[in-house]
Amino acid sequence: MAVALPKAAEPRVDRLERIWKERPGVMGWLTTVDHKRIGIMFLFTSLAFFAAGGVEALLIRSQLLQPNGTVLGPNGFNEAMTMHGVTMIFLFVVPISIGAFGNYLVPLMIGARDMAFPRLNAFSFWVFLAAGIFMYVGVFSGNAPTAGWFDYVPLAEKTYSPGSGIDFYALGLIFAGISSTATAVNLIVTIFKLRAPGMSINRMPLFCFAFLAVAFALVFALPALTCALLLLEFDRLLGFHFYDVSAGGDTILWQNLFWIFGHPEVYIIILPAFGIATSIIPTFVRRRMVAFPLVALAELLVAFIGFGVWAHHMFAVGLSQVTTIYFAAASLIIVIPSGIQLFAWITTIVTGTPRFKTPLLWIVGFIVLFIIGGLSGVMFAAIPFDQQLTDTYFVVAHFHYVIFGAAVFPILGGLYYWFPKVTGRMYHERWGQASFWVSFAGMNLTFFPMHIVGLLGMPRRQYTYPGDLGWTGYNVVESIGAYLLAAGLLMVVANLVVSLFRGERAGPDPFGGATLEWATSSPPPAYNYAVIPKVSSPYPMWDAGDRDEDVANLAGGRMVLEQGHETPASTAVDAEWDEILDMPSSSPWPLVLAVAISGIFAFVLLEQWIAAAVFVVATLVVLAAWHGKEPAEA
Ligand code: HEM
Ligand SMILES: [Cu+2]
Repeated sequence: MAVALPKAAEPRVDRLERIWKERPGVMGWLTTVDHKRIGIMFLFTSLAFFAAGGVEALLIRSQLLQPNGTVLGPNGFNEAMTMHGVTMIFLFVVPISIGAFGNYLVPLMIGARDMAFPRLNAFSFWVFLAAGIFMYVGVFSGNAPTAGWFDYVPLAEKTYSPGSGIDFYALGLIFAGISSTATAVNLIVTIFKLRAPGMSINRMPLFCFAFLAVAFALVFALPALTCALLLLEFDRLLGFHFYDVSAGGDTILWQNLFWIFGHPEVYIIILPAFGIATSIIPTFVRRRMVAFPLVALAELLVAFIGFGVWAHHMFAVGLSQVTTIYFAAASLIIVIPSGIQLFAWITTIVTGTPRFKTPLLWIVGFIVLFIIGGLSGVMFAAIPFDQQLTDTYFVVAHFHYVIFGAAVFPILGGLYYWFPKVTGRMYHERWGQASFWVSFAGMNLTFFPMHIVGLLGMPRRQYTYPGDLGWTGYNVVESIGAYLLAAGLLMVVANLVVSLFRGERAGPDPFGGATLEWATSSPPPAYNYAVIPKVSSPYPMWDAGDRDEDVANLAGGRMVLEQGHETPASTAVDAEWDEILDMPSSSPWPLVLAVAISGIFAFVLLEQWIAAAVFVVATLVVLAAWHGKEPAEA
């Protein structure tokens, strides 16, 4: 449903419609550089991978429902467990956060017409899709990796994993890393340079602070993973010895490199959820977040401190006492910025007038689950406790509370919250609440008993267990819980799919939101805003005067920028007007470049070096064309 516009503005809006019009049909999607369309493609692709990761999880739980299960054999189990972890982390939770939510909402929240680098943005999506397909070609061709999501050597070396499963894992993650890095760079430049004039850094929504922190964490963490994976492939494909102790290599090098990436990765996963929570809470409790500057700082600090704690994953490796004590202390410090946010969310809710609509319910659920997951996390900072329980189901319980509970719950709450904005339709409220309660019950039934069976000594990654160790009852409850959780998730999908076609029409701002995306129509037009919005606080929708000024500006032809594919650039801190950017429009090059790079990865995997070199040349040619004149629209 459209926003009411002054009559005098119609010719200008018509011109904007013409300038920003997307190509029709499939070609429109294959060549789009519109952040909203790219966000939607990221959304559906990452949800497809969520489904794949969910099927793998249900296979695992079906196998462990009973002692001596026969659903999966040892190798099949290792494949399902490994791909479950890899898929959920690299192909679902990170891409849906930065690729879907970040892409779709950040430009809207800062009052911009697109991301800073629209073609790079499209490229990041096509590479993500290609990397996901690459990894699942491995799965469906019987070459799934089996060494777990953190893939420790020497198990992952050629000696113990001779097939190409690990190569699909390693090359696939290097490939996917290109996409995440491109998205991260785009988010950083967009947030610093494309904010509407007047949105100085202290007026930027907390959602954007969270995504800024994520983007920086990605840029600094991914190189460690890429380096670890490259060294592994040098060992596997070219016979080097980086991790081969017998030839002077070092297996612990892998663990250090992997967790230098891996721990910041958990904050890369959870920070978008913090951002979603700080968007939903003010809207449904009708008040601004308490301690805004502290919460913004805490979001950045979580990402920063997260780079100094990685060896708490290695307390059982035999590091020196000084080292382990440092990492134990550093891991405890991280509780402070997390705690600041937790108390800010809770205080804002209890001092506001909460309306427990579906989006807020998911956020309240998130807070409860985050507390449970956070408390077990603190326990692991105690070295003796960790040395007793590392690699048991207590660990599996901990990270599912912090990943599923504290990352996926806000994502589902966010899907409900922004569904009206993206589709122009309302979801079914009572069905939404039911889907929350079923998922909340399923989540706790699945993962809480894992704490207990872990304390009873059940190791993780076991494909079966004997019936006389007292673990059976807990596993039965866990597996039933997993099916209930799956049912809750299917209720979410059913609600949104049915509402997409039958939901009540939604206006521009059905919930009375605080941030700018609610100032434009639902769904937003290709150019986002007919007039670049005026901003005087982090809650622009609650500054009625500024919204009136927008209408006056539009009628007067000020801040409309309808001479071309234009959006304003502003200074990084104070967001003073800087220049007008002429943005690229739809282009085939992002997709073509992703295809060329896929050829390199495919032929490296097949050790066809000449063919790989040909695709390197093709990639360079496409890059040159990318920087040339765009081909005329057909
Ligand atoms: C849909 C509900 C889910 C269920 C029922 C589930 C169940 C499980 C189980 C039983 C394991 C342990 C496997 C073992 O150690 O043998 C596991 C491992 C894991 N899960 Fe989940 N999970 C779910 C969702 C998720 C989500 C949403 C994420 C992340 C976004 C995730 C990430 C992981 C990771 C990283 C591992 C470790 C795999 C490894 O040891 O290499 N899971 N999951
Ligand atoms: Cu960690």
